[in-house]
Formats: sequence, C-alpha cells, structure tokens
Amino acid sequence: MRKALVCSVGMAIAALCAFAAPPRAPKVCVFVPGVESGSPGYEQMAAGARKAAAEIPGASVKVVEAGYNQSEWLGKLSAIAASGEFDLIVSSNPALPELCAQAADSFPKQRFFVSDAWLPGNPAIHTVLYNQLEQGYMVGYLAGLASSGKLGGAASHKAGIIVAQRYPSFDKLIEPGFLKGLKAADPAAGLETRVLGNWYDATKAAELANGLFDAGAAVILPIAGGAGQGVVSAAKAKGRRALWFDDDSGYRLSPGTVIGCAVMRQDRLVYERVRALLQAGSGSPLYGKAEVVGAKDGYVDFAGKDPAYAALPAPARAALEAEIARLKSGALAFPVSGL
Ligand code: RBF
Repeated sequence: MRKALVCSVGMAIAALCAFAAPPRAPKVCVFVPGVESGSPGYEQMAAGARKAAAEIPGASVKVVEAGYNQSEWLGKLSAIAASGEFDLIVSSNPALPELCAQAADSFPKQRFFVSDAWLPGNPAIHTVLYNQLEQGYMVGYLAGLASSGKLGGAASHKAGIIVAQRYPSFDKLIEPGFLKGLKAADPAAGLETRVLGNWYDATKAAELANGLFDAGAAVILPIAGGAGQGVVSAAKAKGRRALWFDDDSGYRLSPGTVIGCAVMRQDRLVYERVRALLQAGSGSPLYGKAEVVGAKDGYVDFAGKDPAYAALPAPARAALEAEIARLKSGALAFPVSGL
C-alpha cells in the first residue's frame, strides 16, 4: 500500500516535471556544400533556415561551410552527425542525399533535410527537388528570343551554357529544359555547353564565356555558383548579354547585362520545411519522403521586375510571359518524377 502510494506520487511528480519542463530548444546545422557567399541557392538556404528558427522559441542555427573540396564533405558531415548536437542538418544540392544516407547509417538518430535533391525511402532524410526542366525552359526561351534576333540585332542562332561540372540535375533537367525553351523560341538555334571544372574560378569562367561569345553565342547562362560572375563580367566587357539562375541577384551584378533570371524559391521552401520538421520532431512523416515542386506551385519562377528585363522589346516579353503563364497554369507541363 505504502509502496504503491510512493510510486504513484513519484509518477505524478515525474508527469508534472515533464509537463512543466520547456521543450528542448531545437538546434539546426546548415551544411553548405561549398561557400555561402556568391551561391544564391546557398544564401537562400541559410536565410530560410534562420527565418524558421526565429519563429521557434530558443531555436538556433549554425552555418557550416564545407568548402569546395568535395572529397571532404562526407567526413565533415559525419563529424557533425556524430556530435549529436543538432536536431536537424539542412543542406542543398543533388550530391548530398547520398552523403546524408551514409552518415545516417552510422548515426541513425540524426535527421536531414536536403533541398534541390532527390532520395525517396530513407527514414532519416526528407528531400525536395525543383522542377528544373521548367526553370531551364524559362531562360532557354529567352535565349531563343535573343538568338533569333527578336531582342534586336542580327540572328545568330547560337546560345551557350557554362556549367561548373556535369551532374544529374544539370544533365537531366537544367540543360534539356534550356534546350527545349531555346528551340521553342528559335527552332534553328544550337546550344554549346562548356564545363568549367569548379564552382569558384570566375577568371576561367570569363575566358570560356569569351570563347562562346566569339563563336557567336547571343547569350550565355552560367550554372557555376560564384564563378558565374565571370560570365557576367565577360558579357559586360563585350557589350553582350547573360542570363542568371536561382535568384534575381544577377540583375544587380551588372545592370543591363543580365536580361533575365529564372529563380527557385529556395528561401521559402527551406523556411517552410525546416519549420514543419522542427515542429513535428524526429518522427515527422516527411522523413522518408521525396517531393518535386515547380512553377505551378510557385517554387520555380521568372523574376521579371528588373529594368534590364523591362527594356526588352514588348512583343518578345509578351511571348516569354505567355510561356511562363502556361507553365504556371499547367497548360504547358514537363513532369519530373525524380533524378
Ligand atoms: N551551386 C552553386 O550555386 N554553388 C555551388 O558551390 C554548387 N556546388 C555544387 C556541387 C555539386 C557536387 C553539385 C551536384 C551541385 C552544386 N551546385 C552548386 C549546383 C546547385 O545544386 C544547382 O544545381 C544550381 O545552383 C542550379 O540551380
């Protein structure tokens, strides 16, 4: 009888304590596979995670830059998982899910969210992929307007892309999407792609851009992180034009040189998913799931508010905007179901 009483009093105190104790303030690590500054997708990722944490009492965010040596990423990621310090590790790019899966094998309690990536079925990892067929199509179509002479000047029927390295979402989504858009606006156009070899060398990117411009490219899209700035400065020096990807910062790099930016709303996506994952905790049903988001739901879009874009001929802008409206309504669709 006395034992039972002591026991139930003890249980009541324990229950009271559990009720009264504030929930542990969640800690988030933003793992940047590269360097944050100059890579719009990574800047947006950090901003989105910070915004989510700011809404949860006591929550904190630590940004860790893993640098450009990709062979060091797994070791750095595993060390963070091993520390047990973070409720959630947030990262972004298509190479990350595989590394997170390896870290999760060793540290199964660790949870991960990776945007701009695709991996279904791992109970420790949630991924969301952007429909970059659509994103590529938007700037590809604008490139076709340029190469066919509809933005002024003679038709060259040539456009270029400078990419840092080849990887699945570039090969399967960005480049084919760009080509579809290019051909839709200028059926006679050809695309030349040059591979830079890293995500930081703006000088080499400018040299490659000069080569493409000299060979007649009407416009060039860099997919090269911080190195993309070299493409914009080469275009500016030659009085030519460039396109931009991921956010609208390209317009500000060199006003008048970048004529269009196809953006992904990574800040919004990361904010929404990090908030949901922190609120639900490690048992969130999102873990194990991979999703695709795109133009129809507003995560892929075209930033058309800049004066450099507004200065393009009205009929050309109307043609592009009609394509974008068709993508947003679903009348024009390029379904993506993974990588
Ligand atoms: N994008 C960047 O903006 N900066 C980078 O440093 C960067 N590094 C990447 C490294 C790897 C291994 C891969 C697969 C992609 C990388 N990306 C980077 C590309 C990024 O995921 C995305 O495809 C592009 O930003 C276009 O949306």
